[in-house]
Amino acid sequence: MTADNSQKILIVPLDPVHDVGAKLIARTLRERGHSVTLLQPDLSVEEVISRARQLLPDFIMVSRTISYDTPELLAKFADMCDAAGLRSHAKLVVGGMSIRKEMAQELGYDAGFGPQTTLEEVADYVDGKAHTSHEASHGGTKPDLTRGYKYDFVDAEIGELCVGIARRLIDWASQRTSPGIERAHLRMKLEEARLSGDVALANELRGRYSALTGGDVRKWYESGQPIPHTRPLAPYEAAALENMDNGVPVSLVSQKPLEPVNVIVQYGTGCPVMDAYHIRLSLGWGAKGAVHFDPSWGARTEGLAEGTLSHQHDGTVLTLENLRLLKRAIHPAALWQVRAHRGLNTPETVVLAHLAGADLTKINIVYGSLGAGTDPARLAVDGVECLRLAASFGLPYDVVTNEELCGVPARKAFAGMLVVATAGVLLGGRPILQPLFADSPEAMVSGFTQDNLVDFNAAKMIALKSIMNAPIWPGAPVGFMTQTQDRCQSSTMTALHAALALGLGAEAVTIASSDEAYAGGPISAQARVDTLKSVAASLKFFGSTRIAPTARAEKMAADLKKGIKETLERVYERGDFVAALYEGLLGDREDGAYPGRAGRDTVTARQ
Ligand code: B12
Repeated sequence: MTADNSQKILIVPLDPVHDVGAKLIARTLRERGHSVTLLQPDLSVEEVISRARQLLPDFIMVSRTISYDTPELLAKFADMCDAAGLRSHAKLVVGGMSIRKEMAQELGYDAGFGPQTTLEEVADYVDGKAHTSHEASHGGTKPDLTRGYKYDFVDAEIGELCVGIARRLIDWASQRTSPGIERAHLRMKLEEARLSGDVALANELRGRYSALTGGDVRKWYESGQPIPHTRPLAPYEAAALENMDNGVPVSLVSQKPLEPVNVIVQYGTGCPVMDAYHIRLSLGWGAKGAVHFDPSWGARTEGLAEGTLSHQHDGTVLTLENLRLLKRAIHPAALWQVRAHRGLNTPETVVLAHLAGADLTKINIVYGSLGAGTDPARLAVDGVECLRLAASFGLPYDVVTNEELCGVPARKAFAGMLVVATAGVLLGGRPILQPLFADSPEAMVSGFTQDNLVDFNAAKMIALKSIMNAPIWPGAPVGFMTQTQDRCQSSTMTALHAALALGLGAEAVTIASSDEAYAGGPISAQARVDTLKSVAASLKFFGSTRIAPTARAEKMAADLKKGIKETLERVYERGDFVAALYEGLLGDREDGAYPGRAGRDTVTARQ
């Protein structure tokens, strides 16, 4: 070893032809200041030993691609290095496509590097540095999707309409309350009482809380009757979660292209333990965050249960205890979203998200009212409270437009999204616009996606950027309605939509697993990894190039913007946002939108 820490290295392709890996490693090590001798391929073991004896290197690094006879060849090589006395001086390292770390260890090599090893990894090993490439991808700091956005209107006319409608909505909601709002405030006080150890107060608050619940949740509070398809988590399951360290598992394959972008996954298998493993797996393969999906019945039942609960069907039960357990599975630098966007427990969900340490929530009055079965007046009053709570907790949220999946045209869905986002800004919050990147019913019927799936999605981004200075996080997942049950097709569609969205300036994308369209059972771990790998591959493919929409995208964007403005004008003229929801101005029966019934007539005047 020389004084400046430069190492003398012999690199040899022990292979008939394959030497590309060896050449790349030789170049990298030279760039780091080492003295490297690279031999040609197809030398005999004896010839290599003879060169090594002349050179007396600090490292002997061999490369092997072909898998035939590999262990025999490598064992012979290691033995001959021993016999020649080379190993007292040199470290023996093997790498290449046919190498596995375990095999190298068994054969007595000092280190082994398999396929997709990064060059930095090898150089760090030679330099004696611990390699932390994957951990570094999380950078130790959480991405802030809203940083740098001013939320001012680029389009002043649309801005004026949005502000006018949003102000009236806030005024209207401020005079009203609901059992959902009352429960949210009781829940805050209840958890405070528990924290301070005031058992009597906690019991009293819990009694008042349960009196405001309904259906199966009420039975659970009153008689302990289990909620259908749920069971308490077994002690061994809870222990598995509690003992889980929340470091990110290092991925087997470098997912470098995912490092600079925010790719978010969704989970909700029903089993918090399974979710925790899926989250960790996804973070290990380069995801930057995870979104919590709760059961659909949770949106239509007044009140949330307590305790750690497992659910047999889709969606993981929303309880503070479940969320707190799951929080343990989330790497501190990863984003975690708990959604509060559609049902009768939205304000309380924002409270739970805050108490459990979530980074984001999801709010939209319009989707829940027109596409998810909640009464518009109820969700409007609860939704405004959510916006207030989120602002007070400093929780950003996306404003989702899933009603597009019911058939509501984008112009109406976007008008609703912009009003809710504006109300959020007026209340001091940090909304994120969430257009769908999808082959929506409107797109199919109107032929917007007949030629390609790029233009209409691009038009949505162009239109929104020309209206408001706000972050965009297309959702959720990207490629909705384009994925089939075929996993290759599904991963490809996801990857291309993700590359398109990120290339068009989206702050983040949420991706499905490759069995998004598979309705035959739970989502598998492999399916989660499929799409993460595909997205990484597509990002590598496109790099700093961009998918170019056709001229039609600009025209679609202009039409979309015009449609948004016309919708907003109609809602403004109507003078009442909630009435506009019931009357179909933001999506009517013909569009496929039906004002929901859950929670009807539960809104009362605020005292
Ligand atoms: C390029 C290539 C060739 C070129 C080689 C050119 C050259 N000078 O290297 C040519 C066309 C000559 C060739 C020929 C053959 N090839 Co060829 N070839 C490939 C190919 C396409 C890419 C390999 C490559 O260079 N990858 C890029 C490098 C950078 O990756 P890498 O070597 O894995 O290196 C990385 C790591 O492994 C690690 N690493 C590598 N070495 C080392 C060393 C150390 C010390 C460390 C720390 C790390 C390390 O770091 C690198 C960076 O990540 C693969 C298939 C594929 N798509 O991968 C087939 C492949 C390797 N070839 C294969 C075969 C069989 C052959 C032939 C034998 C076919 C034949 N019967 O004719 C012939 C050889 C004929 C002969 N004369 O003996 C097979 C091997 C199958 C097996 N089970 O062994 C493959 C997998 C294709 C296949 N699926 O059939 N091939």
